[in-house]
Amino acid sequence: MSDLFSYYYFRPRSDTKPEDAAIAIAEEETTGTWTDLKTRKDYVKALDGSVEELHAEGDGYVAKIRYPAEIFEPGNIPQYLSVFAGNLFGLGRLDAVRLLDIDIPEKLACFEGPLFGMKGVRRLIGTDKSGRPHVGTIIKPKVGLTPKDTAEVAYNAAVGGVDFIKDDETLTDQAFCPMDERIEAVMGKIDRAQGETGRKILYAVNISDRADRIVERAERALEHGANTLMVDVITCGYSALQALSEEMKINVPVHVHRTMHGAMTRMPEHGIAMRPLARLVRLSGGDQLHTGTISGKMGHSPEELKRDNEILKEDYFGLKPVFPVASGGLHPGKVHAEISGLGCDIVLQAGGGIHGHPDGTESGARAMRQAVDAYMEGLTAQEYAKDHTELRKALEKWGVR
Ligand code: CAP
Ligand code: MG
Repeated sequence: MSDLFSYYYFRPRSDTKPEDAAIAIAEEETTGTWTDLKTRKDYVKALDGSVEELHAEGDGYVAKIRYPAEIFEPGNIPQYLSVFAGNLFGLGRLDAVRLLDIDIPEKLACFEGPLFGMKGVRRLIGTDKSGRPHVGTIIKPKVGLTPKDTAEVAYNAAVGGVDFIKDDETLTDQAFCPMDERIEAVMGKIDRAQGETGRKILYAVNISDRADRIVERAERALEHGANTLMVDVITCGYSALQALSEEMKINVPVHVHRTMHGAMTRMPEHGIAMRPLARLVRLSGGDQLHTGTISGKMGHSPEELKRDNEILKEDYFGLKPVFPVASGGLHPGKVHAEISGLGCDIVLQAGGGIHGHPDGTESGARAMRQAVDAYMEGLTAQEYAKDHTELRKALEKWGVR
């Protein structure tokens, strides 16, 4: 396969035949426009897109569109997106259109991908043998805490048993919590917690910033001791992620948040499914990626989610698998459902579900780990809670599911 293929669901406008709507996508994203052109040359034909397949599905149709590989500038993801996720979404002849997936040819998959990947992160934490799910938390409240208080929350989560702590997606380098000060305060507490527990704990500092500043911000974060970086990939852009993984030769994992994705991924008839976005994160070097939950607070399709997580792990141009992250409304009572639905190759992340525990963060972290341990021992959370107070109190407050 040498060309790039994209799969779209669409509903044509009432006056447009489905085949004409599919052709409109192929033309708009390659060499055509709304009318014939006097400037067209015969040799341009080599870059014409084409409709390879078209079939009715649900209330609309699914088309497989071929884009000649020569249209793409190898390695330039912004340009890739301008083709298969560009003007087509605005075409008046389509009442709705959703990019479902992309098949990229080897010669356009010219990326180094994740530096650590799921296996590398597991080796850092020491779960490469047990294969248990990782437990993560997000510092909450999501903004407003001082560096000192942020570090206190991180310490309590760390000693309580989390493997991973992250900034929230809206916390960067604000005056109330300067990044450099935050990193030094949090890493000081994590070093102490690692000494006390004998466990490795990752803290992902959110370095999301303008494209022309993010590499310098990453360098600053590493200089201040960060052991993991976080990027909001949709708001910063894939180029920011690519710059970190390919320009900097960083030696720490990159956690990828997907905030704003919901504007594209959520509607079943219009936008961009998470799957192509996830493929691009893997190509761009993300080690961990939020993909959604089975039972959490965000709207989602469990069937799509399971497949999305699979494509992060299956063989893909020899790139390292990416660690899927389930986050959003999770608490210890939901852990069993998440692992049952998504398997053990998952980072189970809870913010409110840890920091809202009746006995506070440390107990909330213990309760999350106990819920995971229960699953790994083949017990229900309720059974395990009989002799684990922290889990019992979490189930009393939030229930199961
Ligand atoms: C979760 C979270 C995450 C969402 C992102 C939040 O907090 O920190 O950003 O999970 O959603 O801000 O809501 P809670 P997704 O655990 O307190 O809900 O992972 O679907 O992109
Ligand atoms: Mg958040």
